[in-house]
Amino acid sequence: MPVDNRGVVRDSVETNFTEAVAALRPGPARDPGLPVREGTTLTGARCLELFEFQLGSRLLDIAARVLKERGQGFYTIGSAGHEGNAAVAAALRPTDPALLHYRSGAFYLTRSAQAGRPAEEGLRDVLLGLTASAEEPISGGRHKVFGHPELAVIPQTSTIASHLPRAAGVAFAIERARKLGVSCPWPADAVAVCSFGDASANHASALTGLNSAAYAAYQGLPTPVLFVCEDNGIGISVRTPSGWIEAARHPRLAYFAADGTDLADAYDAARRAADHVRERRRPALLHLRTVRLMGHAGSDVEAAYRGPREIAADLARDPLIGTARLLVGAGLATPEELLDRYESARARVLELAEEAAGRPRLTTAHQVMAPIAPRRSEVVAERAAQAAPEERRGAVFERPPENEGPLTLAQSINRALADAMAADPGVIVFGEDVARKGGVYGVTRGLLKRFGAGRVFDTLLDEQAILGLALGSGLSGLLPVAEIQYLAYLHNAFDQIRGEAATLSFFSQGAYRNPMVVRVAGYAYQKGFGGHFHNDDSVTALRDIPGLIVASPSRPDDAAAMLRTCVAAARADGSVCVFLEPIALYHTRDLLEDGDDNWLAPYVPPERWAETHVPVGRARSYGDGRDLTIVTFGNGLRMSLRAAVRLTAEGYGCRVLDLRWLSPLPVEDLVRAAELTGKVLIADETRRSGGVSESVAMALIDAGFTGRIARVTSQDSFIPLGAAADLVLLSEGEIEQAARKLLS
Ligand SMILES: Cc1ncc(C[n+]2csc(CCOP(=O)(O)OP(=O)(O)O)c2C)c(N)n1
Repeated sequence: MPVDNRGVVRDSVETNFTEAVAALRPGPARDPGLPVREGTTLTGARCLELFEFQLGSRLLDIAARVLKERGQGFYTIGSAGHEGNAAVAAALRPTDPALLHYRSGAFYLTRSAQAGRPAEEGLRDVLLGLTASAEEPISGGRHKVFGHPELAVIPQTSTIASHLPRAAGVAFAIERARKLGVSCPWPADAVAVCSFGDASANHASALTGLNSAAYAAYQGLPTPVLFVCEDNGIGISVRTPSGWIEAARHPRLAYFAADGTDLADAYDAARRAADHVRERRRPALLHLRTVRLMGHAGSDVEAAYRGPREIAADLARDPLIGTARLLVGAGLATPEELLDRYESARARVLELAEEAAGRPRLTTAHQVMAPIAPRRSEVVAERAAQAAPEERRGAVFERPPENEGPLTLAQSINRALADAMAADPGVIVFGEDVARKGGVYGVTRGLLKRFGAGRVFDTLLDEQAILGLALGSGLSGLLPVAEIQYLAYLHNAFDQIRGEAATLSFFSQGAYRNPMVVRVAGYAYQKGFGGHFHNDDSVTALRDIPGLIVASPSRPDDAAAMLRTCVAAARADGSVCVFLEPIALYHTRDLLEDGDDNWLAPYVPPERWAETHVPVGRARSYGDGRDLTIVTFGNGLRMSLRAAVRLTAEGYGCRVLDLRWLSPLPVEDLVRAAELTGKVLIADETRRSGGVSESVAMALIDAGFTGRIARVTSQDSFIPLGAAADLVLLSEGEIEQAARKLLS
C-alpha cells in the first residue's frame, strides 16, 4: 500500500480518487459564472467552491483515522461518500437552524464558510472534536458533534434519529414564536434542516418527527422543516432494501430526490426542496442517494459483510470524483491542478490534526460537568416572584385566585399555569386533551379560552412528538409547558428527555438550551380507576438523568409555588423540569376526616410569592417531634401525616418531612430532620427496587447519619386493576406499623 512522506498509508479510497482524477479528460473551457454543466443551476465558480468543502470533509475522515491510530483521536465515523451534502448547505442560509447527521461533515464546512469564517476554522472545529479537546467550540471536548453557536448548528447526540422530533418542533416554533411576538433566535423566514441516515429513517423517533411535521402541515400549520435522508443503502452492516426510502416515505411530505454523488444534481434538488419549504412553509423530504466509503467507522472491517464488488461499486461513485469530473469537464481545472490541490490540502489538514492533538483536554470532573445544569437560585427566586402586571392579570382572571378561597391541588396548578401564562407571553401549554377538554383531570381547564389556541393546544397522540415539540420550542425562544397524560406513557418517549433535552446544555456548553416544564400526571391510588399505566409508581428512570429537576408536589400551596419555581428555573437557567402531579390528590379535600378541608389551601397572592418561594431542592417539614422522622413525598405525605397524628396522640413525637424534590434530593434538609430524631422511616410509594427510598437511605448514610433507618415501599409489582392494587401499594397501615416498630 502506498505510504506518504508522513508515514500515512493511503487506502483504496485515496488511490482510487487519484487514479480516477488523473484519467479525466478536460473539456472545453466554460465561463465559471455559467452552469458547470448544461441544465444545472450550479455554476462553475460555486462548484469549485463546494469542491473545497467536500475535499476538506474527506480529509477530515483521513485525519480521524490517523489520529485514532496514534492514540490521539477518539472518533472515526466519517462522512466519506456523503460529501454531496455540501450542496444542501449551499441551498440554505447560515441562519437556518440545522440538526445534522454524523456524516454531514461537508455541510458543516460549507456552512462555516458561508458564515464568513476562514475555511480552516471549520476544519479546526472538527479536528478539535476528534481529539476531544476542551477548545472545541461547541461541546468543549465532551463529544464529537457537529455544532456551533454562531452557525445555527445544534449539536446532536449519537442516538440516531432522536433529533427528528426536535427538528419538527423547531420548525413549528419558528412560526409560532413570530405569531406570538416572542423573540426567537431564528429569522422569521428560516427553514429548519435535519439530516439522518437511511437505516435511521425506520426508527420510531424518525417516524415521529416526519409524522408530526406532516400532521401539523396537514392541519394548515406552517412547519418549515427540510428533512434530508442521506441514503447510503446500509446501516452498519444491514442493507436497506433497494427503493425503501422512496417507497416508505410519508405521503404528506413533498418529496425531492437527487443523486448525492453528483454535486450538480444534489444542488438543484436541494435548492428546489429548500425553496419549497421556505416559500410554502411546509415540510419536505430530500432524498439524497449517497455511497458509504471507508466503512461504517474506523474499527469496521467492511469486507466481513460486503462483497468486493459492492465495495468497488461504491468506490466508483465517489462524490469527490463526481465533482472533479464536473470541474475538469467544464475546463475549470485540470486533473493535475485538482490532484495538486488534493495533496496540499491533505498535508495541511494532517498538520492541523497534529496541532489539534496537542490542544488541552478536559482534566477534571468538575470541568466536565460544569455545563450540565447551571443553577442560579437567586435569579430563579427573583423570577419566580414576578407576576404579570395588575391589568394583564386582571384580564386573565375574572376573580383573582387568591380571592377564591381554599383550592384543590388541581385548581392550584391550573391557577398557577394561568399566572405563568399571563406573566410570560412565551409560555405555551400543550399535550393530549389539554385544550378543549382541559385535561383528563381538568387541570388545564379554561386555559384555551383565556389564552387562545396559539398558546394552548392539543397535540397528536405521540409522547415523543409532544416532547419533540417542547425540545424545539424551548430552543426557539418559547417556554413549553408540555403535559404527559400519565406517568407510564413518559416511558414511551424517555429518550427525548434523557438523550435530547437533558444533554443539550452539556454538549453545547450552554450555548443552546431547551428550557421546559413537563407536567406529568402520575403515581397510583386512584380509587376505582386505573390498573397499571393509569397508576404508575416508577420514577426511577427520571432520577438518574444528570441535571434534570424532578418536582413532586403533594399539596396545593406547594404545587403552585413549585410550578413557579420550575417555570422560573427553565427561563433563567434553561432547566429541564419534570413536574410530577399525584393524580389521586388532584381533587382531594380532606386530610383526617370528611369535611375537614385540610388538603385544600388558599392561593398565595403575588405580593407574597417572594416570601413563599420554594427553592429547588428544599424539603418541607411538618411537626416538631423528637422521636421519629418520617421522610416521604407525593401520596406518602398525606398517609404519613395521618399516621403521625395517631402516633402523636399516643404520645410519640413525630415529624414528617416532605422531600418535594426527587431530584436533586433535598439532602441538607433530610439530614437535619434525621439528626433531630435519630430515627428515620422512609415512606416511599415507589417500588422497593430502584425506588426513591434507596437514594434517601444512601444519602443519609453518605452524610454519616448513624441513627436507625427503616423503609416501607410499594412492591416490585405492576399495579393491578381494582381493589387488588392495594395489595401491592404502600399503605397507611404499613407506615404506621413500621413507625411503631421503630419507636418501640
Ligand atoms: C437508537 C440507536 N440505536 C442504535 C445505534 C447504533 N448505530 C449507530 S449508527 C447505526 C446505523 C445507522 O445507519 P444509517 O441511519 O443508515 O446511517 P449511516 O451510518 O449509514 O449513515 C447504528 C445502528 C444508535 N446510534 N442509536
